[in-house]
Amino acid sequence: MLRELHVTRGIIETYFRELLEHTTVDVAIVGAGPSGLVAGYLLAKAGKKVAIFERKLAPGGGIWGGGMLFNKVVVQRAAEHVLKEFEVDYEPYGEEYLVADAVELASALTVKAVKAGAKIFNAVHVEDVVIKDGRVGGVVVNWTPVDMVHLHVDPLVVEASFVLDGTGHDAAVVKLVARRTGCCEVKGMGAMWVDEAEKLVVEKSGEVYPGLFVMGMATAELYGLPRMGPIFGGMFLSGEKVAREILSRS
Ligand code: 48F
Repeated sequence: MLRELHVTRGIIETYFRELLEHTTVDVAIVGAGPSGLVAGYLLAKAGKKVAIFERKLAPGGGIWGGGMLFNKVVVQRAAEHVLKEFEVDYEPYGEEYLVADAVELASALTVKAVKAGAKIFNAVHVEDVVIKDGRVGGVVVNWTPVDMVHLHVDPLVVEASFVLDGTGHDAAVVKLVARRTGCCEVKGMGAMWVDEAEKLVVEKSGEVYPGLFVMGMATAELYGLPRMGPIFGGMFLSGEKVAREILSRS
């Protein structure tokens, strides 16, 4: 016979066991957009203990709506290997572009990241970071609803050897660290220029302060790079670059 008590206990015991296991991690990723999910997948696949904190209920960030709610995303050929790795179907569009279904892409990135071992904590908002001896050493987390309704509730802390800012236009973690340390000036992204934007976002993604890496649109926001609109190769390659850099150090 099914019992309400067992349903409740099943959720609580499993959730809190996993939460406890992830109170100290190798890599804490803030934001489950395309850059965060690609980085999380690669790091977890390589054996790192990874927690991804996403303030919304659904991972996927800006993927779902494609361009102007037309749920297709464009990826340049240079990032074709990522679509293949995540087993996402696509069709060529002209010589240089591939077009994929936004819903399939967001779902595939999420499933593969989770199956590789990255733990996604959704509806969790990163509101601050730990900084000790000139190095970022973790994230300060709270429930998104607590933040939304401005409840006066103290957060908890997750220790991490590396923190990755994949919060897109918010550049939330970089802004916090910039305010605290004066490490960097957040310039705000520039006007649209897809070719330059896609190149620079990958080039500039990397460590901005000891222990803190920036990737995806957060990189554009930090360095005042041009925006690129609904083309996603740069997001994938930026997450891939940051994952590689971390793996090369640890
Ligand atoms: O914006 P987002 O998709 O990040 P991205 O990986 O990709 C950008 C593209 O989607 C698109 C684009 C295409 O080239 O320009 O915009 O750079 O995802 C960022 C995720 O971070 C979450 C947010 O809800 C979103 O899902 N996020 C933002 N701030 C926080 C956060 C925070 N403080 N704590 C936790 N999650």
